[in-house]
Amino acid sequence: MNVCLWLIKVELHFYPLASSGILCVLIGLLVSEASTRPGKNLEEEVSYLKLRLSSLKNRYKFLCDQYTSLAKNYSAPAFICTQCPDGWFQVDDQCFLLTADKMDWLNSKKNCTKMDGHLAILTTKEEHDAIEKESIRFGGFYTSYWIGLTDSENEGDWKWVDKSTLTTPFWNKVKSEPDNSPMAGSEGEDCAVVESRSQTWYDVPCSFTYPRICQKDAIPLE
Ligand SMILES: [Ca+2]
Ligand SMILES: [Ca+2]
Repeated sequence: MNVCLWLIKVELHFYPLASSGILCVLIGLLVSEASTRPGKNLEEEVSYLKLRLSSLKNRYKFLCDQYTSLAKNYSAPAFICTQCPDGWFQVDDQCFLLTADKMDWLNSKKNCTKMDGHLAILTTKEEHDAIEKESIRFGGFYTSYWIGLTDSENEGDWKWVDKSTLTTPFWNKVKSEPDNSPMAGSEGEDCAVVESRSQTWYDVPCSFTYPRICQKDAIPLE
């Protein structure tokens, strides 16, 4: 979880921005300190960072509580503090998971559902930007991931996995996608991937295998 982002979101409302920056710098220094301390083995470093992370999470919760309490008196905009499970990253109130393993589209859809989520429904540029950053960090520079978009019921009628209609497309127009390429034969191209670097979509055969992006709601912080 991005602790710096949490702190910035919460502290922005009450403290000069500099305080968030200072905290993030401190986190950076802690990480750097832990990784360069002479004589420390990896196990000790991990345990030290876990302790610090736990402490920062408590600090985040404290600031959230403080915000909620003060916001009531000053008509401040509502802000619900949320968190994602470990390994998922957060964009606004949504959690996303990039996988390394590959499956066809249908099994990818089932796998996300098993984790109480769904294949990703990407509707904003902000989500694409976040996915690009995370995918480069996670899997390298150039990767395509399944998203929850298909026209398998009616050719050309693209629907998200929650049955909603596609309203904000990010197809790769340079490559004339979606093209339901004749090269795919009778199967056609009825499922969509996001190519992480260009943040654009391609339609491809659903039987192809790709890693996937699962999505679910962030959990309100208790
Ligand atoms: Ca198609
Ligand atoms: Ca295509």
